[in-house]
Amino acid sequence: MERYLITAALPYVNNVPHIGNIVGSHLPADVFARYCRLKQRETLFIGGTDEHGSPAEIAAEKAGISPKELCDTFYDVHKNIYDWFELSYDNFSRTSKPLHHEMTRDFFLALQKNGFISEQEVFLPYCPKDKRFLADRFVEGTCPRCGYEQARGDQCEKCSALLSPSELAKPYCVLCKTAPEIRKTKHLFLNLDSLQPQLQDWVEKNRHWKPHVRNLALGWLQEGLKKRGITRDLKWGVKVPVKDYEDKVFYVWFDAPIGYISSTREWILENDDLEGKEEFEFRKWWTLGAGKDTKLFHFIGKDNIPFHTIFFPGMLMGGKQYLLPFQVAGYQFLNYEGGKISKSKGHGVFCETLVEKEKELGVPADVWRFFLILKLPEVRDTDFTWKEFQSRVNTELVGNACNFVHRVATFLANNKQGTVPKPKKLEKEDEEMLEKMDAYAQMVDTLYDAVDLVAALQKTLELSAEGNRYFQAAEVWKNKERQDAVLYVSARLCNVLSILLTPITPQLSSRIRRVFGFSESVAWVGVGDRELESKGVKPEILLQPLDDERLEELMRWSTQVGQVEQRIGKHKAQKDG
Ligand code: B3M
Ligand code: ZN
Repeated sequence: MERYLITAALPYVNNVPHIGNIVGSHLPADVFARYCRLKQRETLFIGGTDEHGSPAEIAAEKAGISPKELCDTFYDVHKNIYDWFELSYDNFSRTSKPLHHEMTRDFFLALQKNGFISEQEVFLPYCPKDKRFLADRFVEGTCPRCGYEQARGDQCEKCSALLSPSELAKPYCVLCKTAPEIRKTKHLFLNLDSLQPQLQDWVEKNRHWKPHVRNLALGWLQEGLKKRGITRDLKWGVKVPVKDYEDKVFYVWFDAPIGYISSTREWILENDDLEGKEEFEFRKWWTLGAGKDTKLFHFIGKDNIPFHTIFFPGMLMGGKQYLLPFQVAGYQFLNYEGGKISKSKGHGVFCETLVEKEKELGVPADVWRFFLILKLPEVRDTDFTWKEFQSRVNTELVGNACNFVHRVATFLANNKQGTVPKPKKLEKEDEEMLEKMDAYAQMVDTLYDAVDLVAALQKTLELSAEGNRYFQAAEVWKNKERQDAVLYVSARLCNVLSILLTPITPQLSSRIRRVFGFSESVAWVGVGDRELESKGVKPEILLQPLDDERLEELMRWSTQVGQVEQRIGKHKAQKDG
């Protein structure tokens, strides 16, 4: 039996998520995980915060607190938001945990033993005032390509060029603005060059990947892989178990993907039911041989594609222990009102306020999940606009799906004492509607399975529209002898809709089931249920349409960015007082 191991990119801890972050990895991963569980597949959904790297260290330095304190504050913010969005992680860990550090070092030692690590002398910027090498974002300067004056040591924000710190013109230390000296040091490298043939072979074979993902990987291979630095001159991170590397840590992109593995291990260790079976469990999820039936799915944004198709798979191959990803679902970007989402410009929908203000605003997570899946940037960038948000929520979610359910439920409550009738005879139209339901369910199943989530939702909505037409045309309020058949078929359709919608709008689905008195436990096989049991139908309003006033309020609140410093200040004050 196939087993599904699903991961979403580990978010950098010091970035408070906006809707673009939710849609770019967590949400599609969650929808797919929920689908797998609904199909009763053995499923594990793994994530956590990525807590290392120079941005976190710089943010902490600037706020005058330790990186650990900074991460503790932000972890809670992330966790709170993901819980609110109903992201059903089996484990959401942190890369600052000792278990992760230990596993990263073991991973490195295996690579070293297998001959895939080398050491090179390098010349890097060093700040004489702060007495430290300036890794990645600790140095800024003028971009050699576009002339932007605040390009970071690893990348220019303006033209996206990937840079190394020594390429910057007029470099300066971000902490004290001093011009750095160039000094000699040494670093460890992963020999991606010697893994090239193996990687090439593997990427070529993965024809089931989406073209934009596979082509990007092939493009990198075409250019030829070079050795890649895996250590940095930073204080915060995973210590390197090599003599003379006491002042260095592993590069954040080396340790972060190992987070998928350590988060799985942590889940096993914390799960009482697995006591005594820890090694067996771990091997079955992650290792070659024992894990032969495990399919590993990564859900990531497009900027992370090279790391998940080349760099991490290269590490996995070099370690010779772990299985490789089966699928890498890479998403494009979600823009906001025609422009890039930007925290500094306050341009976007920021999730902290969505959560904080839910009570006042009355817009539950399902509404967001629904709309964000409709706008999921599967093939190209998509654009969030408030206008489209309002109109599609109102017409498609409330006006189509919820309306159908509500009409059927109210009719049953008012005319059939809240029971679902068992008809004596079905007409041709009823049989056709039942066949349509089966055909749609089959299509939606195939689409979810292929991770075509936008189409899965669109087809589900189409089926609901079919239901509305069927119900309308039958005119049960006039046509008494048709009532039992049409109501039976319609109630069955509500059951099917509740199942098909479970991965995307889990709360709404369970409310539909409650309204109809269907069993709470829901599985995909239930779509074929001919002997539907209802404990009694009790209609309730499922969702309110978004009127202009509520939309205004929502807009006003959710576009506000919580200030990092402010939050850290609050955190400090709480701790002090
Ligand atoms: N933290 C980049 C990002 O948040 C990085 C992903 C790590 S996945 C192992 O987009
Ligand atoms: Zn300095």
